[in-house]
Amino acid sequence: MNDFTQVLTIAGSDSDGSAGAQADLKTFMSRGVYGMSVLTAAVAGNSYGIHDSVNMPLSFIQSQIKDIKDDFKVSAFKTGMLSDSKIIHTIAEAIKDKPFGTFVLDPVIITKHGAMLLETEAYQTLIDELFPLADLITPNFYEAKKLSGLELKNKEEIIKAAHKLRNLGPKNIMIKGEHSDDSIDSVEDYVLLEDGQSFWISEPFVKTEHINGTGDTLSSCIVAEIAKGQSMEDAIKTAKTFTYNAIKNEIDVGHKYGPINHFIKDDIQ
Ligand code: PXL
Repeated sequence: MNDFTQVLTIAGSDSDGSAGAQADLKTFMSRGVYGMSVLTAAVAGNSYGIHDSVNMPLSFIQSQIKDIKDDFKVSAFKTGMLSDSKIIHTIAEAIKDKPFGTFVLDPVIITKHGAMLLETEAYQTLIDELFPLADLITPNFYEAKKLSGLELKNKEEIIKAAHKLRNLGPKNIMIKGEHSDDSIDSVEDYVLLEDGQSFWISEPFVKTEHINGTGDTLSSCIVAEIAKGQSMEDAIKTAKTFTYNAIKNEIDVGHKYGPINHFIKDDIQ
């Protein structure tokens, strides 16, 4: 007993099921691992936008983490929406003894609709308290700019930002490519690994509005694959392909920024 692969997301709930903890749990299910969630916050939203949100009380976040620690054998976990410095501090305290294995930190700052999910004052707390504990961080282009303080105008600057971010403590860095311009052909992510090796991963750009929860899905797929025993490099590559397929094989849900397709299987291209 207790041998089934177990993973955890520490994230916000998104009522429309496209992003946050819901996207993470769907990804965990799709990748064949048992997923659990510690909720940090909950947002009310749909494919048009986020219309309300609440943070969970700190003591309730602590209770959720305690209950998982007391009973389960979590091999890998991620964090998503963390809202503010107090929540970040609460989580940092709870995970500093590494109870849940490999830690993938998705530094969620803003949604596709432009809703802020992390207070600006909390960027430094994230860097000071959680970056040193992270095995991997997966900032998107916007988040990498904010966290590195660089403009990222070209590949050299992206590489420089990855090294700058790694000097802040995370072992591995994945900076996701820019895709705000619809005329691009491909999205290129840059990965800097713990041993100093680095590579670019590219997938064709898919022109669709159904992209909510892509970052959450990518990071939770990495968590699932690491928990199943893949190396960091292979987990990142598997997750990139899974997320690309989930975007490409669109499902018709919601009228604006809809969800991606978590039903996707590896053999469907
Ligand atoms: O995809 C980023 C994200 C993370 N967490 C929550 C969200 C979103 C985007 O909508 O709602 C809770």
